[in-house]
Amino acid sequence: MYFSSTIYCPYCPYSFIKICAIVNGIIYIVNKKLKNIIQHLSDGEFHSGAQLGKALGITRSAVWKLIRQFEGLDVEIQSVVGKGYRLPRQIELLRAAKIKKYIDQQNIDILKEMRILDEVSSTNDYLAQYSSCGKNGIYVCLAERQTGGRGRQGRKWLSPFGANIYLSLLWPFFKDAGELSGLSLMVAVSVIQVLRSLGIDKGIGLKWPNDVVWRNKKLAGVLIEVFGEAHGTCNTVIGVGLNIGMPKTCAKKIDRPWADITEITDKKVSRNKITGLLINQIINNLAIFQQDKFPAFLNLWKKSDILRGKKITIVMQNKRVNGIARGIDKSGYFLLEDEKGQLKSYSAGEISTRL
Ligand code: BT5
Repeated sequence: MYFSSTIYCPYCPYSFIKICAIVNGIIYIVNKKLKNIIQHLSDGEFHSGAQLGKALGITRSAVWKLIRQFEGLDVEIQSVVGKGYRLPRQIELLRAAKIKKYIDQQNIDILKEMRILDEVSSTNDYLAQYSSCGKNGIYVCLAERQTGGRGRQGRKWLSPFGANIYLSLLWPFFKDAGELSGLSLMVAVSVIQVLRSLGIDKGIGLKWPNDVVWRNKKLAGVLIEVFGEAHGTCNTVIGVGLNIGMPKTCAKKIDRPWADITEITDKKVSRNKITGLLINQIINNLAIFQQDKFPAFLNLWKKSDILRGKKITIVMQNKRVNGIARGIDKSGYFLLEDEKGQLKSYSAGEISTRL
């Protein structure tokens, strides 16, 4: 297994060339000094410009210039004359060794690589490049920040620096893509299992097809992309975004109600721990899914399904259908009893649900 926290060209992953450029619209910036400052401030205490400059081997004015960049990264910073700088919301940077502590050895052994990037357009795009480069095996990509984080159907996923979890996993399936129905639901179930293992349970639920919610506010989302289907095999890139501590500056940047772990619990939840647990749970569940497909997770879904029995509207590209949610079938298709009392099933592709 290969761990890295630097940035390499995703178009030639074998060459390990460090880049600092815009490649096909994807911006890769290596800014080690900025990350070092955040690391120093991550204790939540005040540090003067002189102290930071000394620790980093740069001048006070260079420190000030770096701190000014925080705004663009949505990193909140408090600056008090005579005291220095402080992060009002502590940032726990991702560390491979800390994440690894929560992944079972057998799962570490099957991971070919876990890459931690400071910044990337989208962790899903990064691993999609691996797939198109012909890489075989299981890979994980994590980022402190995504500049072009994606949801389904071209929607955006807000991904400020050091705040949340942006995780993608490349997983090859020896199956046709058609046999993967329910995969995104299984991944959403994995998120719930991890939250429960941390004692975060109350008000948490699943909203078909891919939302983990708290009191009906979106806490996490799943994006599955399938590549290179041929002769009964395909590569999947499984993306998960989970909000841990969204900066206040982002509050109005999301057009739907959202939640983060900080709002839900007073407990301090380690970002590295939750990331490790999530990777571990998803890999364990993928091994089950490979054998038994979605029915193995049907009961877990049912327990957390927040739509079941509720009046809802299904929104498709050109039409809306009202009815009562009747749960899901064993393929993970959504069941809606329409106003005429007829039960119809819907696949996740192009639709979303509104309570
Ligand atoms: C999703 O799409 O829920 C899938 C999100 C997957 C994100 C991960 S992060 C790692 C990997 N790399 C990527 O580029 N993506 C994956 P969807 O159901 O289409 O929901 C998108 C909608 O959620 C947006 O239109 C907003 O309304 C809302 N939204 C955006 N950012 C959000 C956030 N951080 N938290 C909660 N809601 C958000």
